[in-house]
Amino acid sequence: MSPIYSQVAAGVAVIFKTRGNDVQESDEFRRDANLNDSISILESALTDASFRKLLAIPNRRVHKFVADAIQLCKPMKVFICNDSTMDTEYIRRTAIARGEETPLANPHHTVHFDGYFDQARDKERTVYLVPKGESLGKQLTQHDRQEGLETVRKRLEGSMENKKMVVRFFSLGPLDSPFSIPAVQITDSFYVAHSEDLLYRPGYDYFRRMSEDKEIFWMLHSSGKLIHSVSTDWKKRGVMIDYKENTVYSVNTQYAGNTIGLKKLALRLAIRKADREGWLAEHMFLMAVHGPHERKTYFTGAYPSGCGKTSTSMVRGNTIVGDDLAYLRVLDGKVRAVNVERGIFGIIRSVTAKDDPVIWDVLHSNQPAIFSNVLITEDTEPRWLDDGREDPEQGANHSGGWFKGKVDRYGEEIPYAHKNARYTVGLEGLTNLDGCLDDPRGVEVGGIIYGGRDSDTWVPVQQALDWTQGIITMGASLESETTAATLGPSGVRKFNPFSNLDFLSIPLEDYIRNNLDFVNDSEHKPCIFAVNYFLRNEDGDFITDKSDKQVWLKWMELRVHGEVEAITAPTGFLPLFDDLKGLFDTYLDKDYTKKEYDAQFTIRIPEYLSKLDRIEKIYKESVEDPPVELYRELSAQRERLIAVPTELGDYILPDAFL
Ligand code: SPV
Ligand code: MN
Repeated sequence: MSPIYSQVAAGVAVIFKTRGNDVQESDEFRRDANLNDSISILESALTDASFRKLLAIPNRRVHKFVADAIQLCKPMKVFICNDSTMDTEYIRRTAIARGEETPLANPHHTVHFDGYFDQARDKERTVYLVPKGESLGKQLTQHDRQEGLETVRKRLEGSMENKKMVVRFFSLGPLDSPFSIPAVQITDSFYVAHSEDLLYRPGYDYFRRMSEDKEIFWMLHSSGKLIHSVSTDWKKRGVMIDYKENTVYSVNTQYAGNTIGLKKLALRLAIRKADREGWLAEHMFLMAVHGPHERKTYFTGAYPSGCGKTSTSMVRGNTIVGDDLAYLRVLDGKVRAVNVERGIFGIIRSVTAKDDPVIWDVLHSNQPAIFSNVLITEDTEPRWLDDGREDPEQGANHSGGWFKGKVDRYGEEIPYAHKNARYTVGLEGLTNLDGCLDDPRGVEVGGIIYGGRDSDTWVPVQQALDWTQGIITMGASLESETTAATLGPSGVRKFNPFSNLDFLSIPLEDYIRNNLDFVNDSEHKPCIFAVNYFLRNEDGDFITDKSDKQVWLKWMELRVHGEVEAITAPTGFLPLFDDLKGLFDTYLDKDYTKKEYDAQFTIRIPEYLSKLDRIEKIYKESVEDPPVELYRELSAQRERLIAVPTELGDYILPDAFL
């Protein structure tokens, strides 16, 4: 054993505890592993400098994970990143040198292109590795664990032969907090490693001082074979979640949603951990809505990808903590939440100077940013769809050289930028950043919002009658029309409970149970709300404005503090016209009319009943043993809707419930 190693390992007792049994086996395995083997592998594969950096982390499981990855992927070289400016700058420069990123006119900006068929999360090829005899229910894609491990190991075998492996350490959530989860990322993509620098809290020092028994998430990614810096074996791409070992493998893909281990890959592991420990790992923004007298009330919001989550968290006059992932825990009798991340990987389509001034300014500042799958003009400026400027005629995009009218191999016209083109930036440059981003105890949550892309049923905003009704008829009943954030057709209505279905790693019934029970030890339950920015009239036109979300947020803030009355409708509490009128006037300088209000807040009984039919059918067909509250709340909602006097008709104006 190397002298450095014996020094750090001496006296470190490995006692690894979890409440469930997910990771015990793996730990057993790593504890008993032949440590000399790991160290010999590391000594021969690493430079002295890298070896020293790795061994400064006194954790044998870390050493073993890196040694195993080296043996499997056979990298040409290994780089251990210690988060120093020198190391992170090296990562950025190497991403450019290798052609994974290209510098833009602004010296702080780069662009990255994913392969033409690798432009979004691949749900079909994201699978859970499930040991024989276990099942995660019918909603999740599962594969036999042994077979899956063999397949992914085969794909990873020698995948880094002519490449350099990067090893990075992060903390999910603020450092040294009840929320923090340490995570190790191994990747051969300097774009992935660079993106993580902007998006996550550096954790090398944290790994050096944390106890050896701390639960860790492990991520191993290889882009596989590259031609022109693009993964070519995308037909054999896959994301495999081995929850038994808290490990996620990603191979032959580059799109961030499939490769950035700390984002949606770690979320899947976090959902299991949260379920074991009685907290929530959510696909939610976290923001402070600013109320009267400088009061800040924190809200989380779960909306499926591409449904206004980031733009809500950035609404003018309020402050943002995070736009995508939140952990929620009850601490000292209060529901508190943190942003898992410290940056944004946001959809850039439709970002305009008028509608998104904060993001627009950041993207035109000296703050580091990575653009992905946008168009690059001859002047090396990035352009994206609906950016409020004249359409470009030519440039370079994810299809290579691009000119107006270019078609793909199926004869489909290629837009100048991809609909799911993105920007990656740190939060620190945002003028609307909330001061509590790094508070280790998080912020107290006043309200939880569920929102989907729903053209015909939900009103723009309503409050749940109580926690259970909100969790069941809003969270567990969330549906949304699909968007370009996942592969496959857009605009199809899909069941997406809690906007978290894509990331669930436990049976849906268990996840709902955990949501219902989560507040049991809390003195106050956050208020639950449902919003819908996509409601249309019979002609198919949207009947709310993009900017109206400002008013819905301010109304919710007042409701949390009981400062406005509401109408009790069969589906929830609706705003009163006069309150909204005042808020529209104050915050948007807009003359809100009764006609608009009536159209927006009409309760559409046939559509609500059809929704209940759909939701009940899904649960009956695919969820074995849902909590008793589920059918009880759905039936109660149905009864309330049916009880509305028939002479009022099918479409009921809100005032009818006064
Ligand atoms: C989403 O699609 O929900 C995102 C981007 O936030 S991804 O990283 O693809 O998940
Ligand atoms: Mn997301």
